[in-house]
Amino acid sequence: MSKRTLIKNCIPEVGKEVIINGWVQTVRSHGKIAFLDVMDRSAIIQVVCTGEQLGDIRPQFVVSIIGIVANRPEKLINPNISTGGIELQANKINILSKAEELPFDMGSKDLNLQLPTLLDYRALTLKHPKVKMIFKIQSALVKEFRKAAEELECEEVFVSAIASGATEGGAEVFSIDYFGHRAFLTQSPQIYKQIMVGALERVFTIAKAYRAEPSVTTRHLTEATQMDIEMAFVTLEELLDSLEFVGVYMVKNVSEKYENILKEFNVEKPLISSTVPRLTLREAQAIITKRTGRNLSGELDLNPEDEKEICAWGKEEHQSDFVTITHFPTKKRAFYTMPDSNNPEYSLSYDLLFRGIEILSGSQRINEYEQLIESMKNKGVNPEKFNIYTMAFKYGMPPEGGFSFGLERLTMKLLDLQNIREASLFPRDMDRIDERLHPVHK
Ligand code: AMO
Repeated sequence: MSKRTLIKNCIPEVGKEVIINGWVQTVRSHGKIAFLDVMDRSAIIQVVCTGEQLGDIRPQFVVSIIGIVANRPEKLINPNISTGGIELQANKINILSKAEELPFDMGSKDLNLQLPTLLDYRALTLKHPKVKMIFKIQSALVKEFRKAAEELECEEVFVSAIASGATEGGAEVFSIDYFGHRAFLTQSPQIYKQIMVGALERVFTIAKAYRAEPSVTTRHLTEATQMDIEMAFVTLEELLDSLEFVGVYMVKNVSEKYENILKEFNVEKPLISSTVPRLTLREAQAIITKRTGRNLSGELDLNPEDEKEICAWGKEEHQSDFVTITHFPTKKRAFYTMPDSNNPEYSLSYDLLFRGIEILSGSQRINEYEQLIESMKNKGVNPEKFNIYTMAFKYGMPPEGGFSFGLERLTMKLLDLQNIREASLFPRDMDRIDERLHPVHK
């Protein structure tokens, strides 16, 4: 017998010898006898050993243990964990890798660290069970996004993050030195996914978006992950149906599969109604004014407070954590957005809000070449910088549109995290690229 048994698979092995591999979480030494909690990717188990076997083993040591699986005495059963009825009686403990003394307690249920410390020690804090759960949820969201995109018959494409121009707006763009030329990190996969619908009709992509956000907020990163879909031969209605389908699909499936994690984070099951309430921006503003008395008639967008208020309305009136907002003013949206032919001051654009925050935006696009060039010029975007893009419209682009979900925002809201940085493995912001950039801010 030399094969490793995953900890979760030890449960039916009572009376048998197994080998487990994993990380020591906690050590409780009572002199002659000691207890270790050992964790692998599947579960955690209590290991009983002698003081001698324990030696200088500390939390985070990587061990391989040969032992006999035994039932725990009745009164020592832990009903809170899947392996709470068993323990492993160690015959031999092999140390595969040592770990230094931890700078803080990693053994408690919650890591009670300030955000900067949590991020300063990211390689370590990512090993905490509760932090790992965040990224399990994130991974599940991506899997469900892919499945939903496939249901919509989209092909997955991979596009570049280096471009010769800025797409989403001038100021918030990182420029890079590209062999002596000025290039930019893409603010979204927008132009490439649009080009690709000209070729494949329906595409999806999961891409990094780079935004030189000059402000520090709890909902902005300078590098975010976007889950994008773009589809040809669709109307605004069909686009709205599609984005609501994908949003509900992800949130519903992930929260059902990982009910235990949602409980661990003390968050309620998401409220999903049979149809997502849809409002135009102006309708939403009128509702907010009615509820709060605030006059929003001059406002061209919803601010964070408005997003919270309209989501409170969605919850109360429609039992829905999602609200779709459509028809934002054309001048507030990017050059590729199609104005509404009934009233070109407004556009065929939309945002999806979830639990008080925008998690998606998108639009039907301008697909007619001349109109696109004019819109680019009006928005101060030089079409010559985007020949590869405009070419796609010169040579037959059908009516089309799409949308983009922010992965970290969705993760944050599903688990009710206070700061988007907690939902990014290695968050980038004004003050940090792994290390803090401005030690004076410490
Ligand atoms: P937009 O800029 O609204 O639209 O981005 C789409 C979604 O991506 C997420 N997001 C961010 N998350 C964290 N930090 C940021 N700095 C950040 N910026 C964006 C949000 C947002 O709703 N190309 C269009 C989409 C389209 O039209 O298809 C776009 O990028 O959740």
